[in-house]
Amino acid sequence: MKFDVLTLFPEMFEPLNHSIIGRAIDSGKIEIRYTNIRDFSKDKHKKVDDTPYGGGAGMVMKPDVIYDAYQSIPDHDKAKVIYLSPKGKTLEQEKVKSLSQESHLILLCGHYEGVDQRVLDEIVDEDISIGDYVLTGGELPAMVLIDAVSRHIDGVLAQESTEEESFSNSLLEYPQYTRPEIFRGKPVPEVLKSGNHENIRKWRLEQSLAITKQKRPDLLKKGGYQSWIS
Ligand code: 58G
Repeated sequence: MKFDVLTLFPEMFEPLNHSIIGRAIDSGKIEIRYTNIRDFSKDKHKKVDDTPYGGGAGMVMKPDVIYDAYQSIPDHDKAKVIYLSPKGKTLEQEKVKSLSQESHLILLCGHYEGVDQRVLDEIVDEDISIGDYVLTGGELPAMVLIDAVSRHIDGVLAQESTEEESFSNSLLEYPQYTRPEIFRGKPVPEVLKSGNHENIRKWRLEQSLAITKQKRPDLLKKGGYQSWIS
């Protein structure tokens, strides 16, 4: 899977070079390329923004510079272009999974008061938000999207399946335990040491249902589990 990022701050993406996503890049399972929008400014001061027509606070990113940066991306015309914006539909797990089926995504990261509407209309296929709050730039949302999508690419996760994780069945995950057997007086639940895999499976499902009822009752409705709980 190929990601191209259009940004004024390519250095902000350094954290993606670590851990699981870092390994996925090193092994070629995902490819992330960065295009610095500022490199496409023709202005002698490398200006990328200007004052808004009609007045108002702040600056707006110039359409021509962003368009030229977009045109410089190989095969840009075959890719899906996403603008990270608080106006977009909120990213959810189902959408994450469907994006992981795409072969090439271009992520446009805005700054200041946003981007001139004409270039958005010209190049953007979809606006996506990571939640109902405003940020200073689209870089953190782009990183969130890359991380969430990449873990659904074949071979990116060591072995565990993303089929049975939180949200894929509309339930939160059951609690996990590892050594030591007793931590600050608290033992590991006995059933997990029993070796009885049928009992373990049942216990984990009960835990998932109880935790979801307690923390995210909205998810139980969505998953049709309401008749399962008291
Ligand atoms: C209003 C304010 C409209 C994504 C700023 C557009 C991007 C939040 C999210 C902007 C973002 C999110 C400029 C800075 C987009 C532009 C960017 N804020 N919730 N800010 O995913």
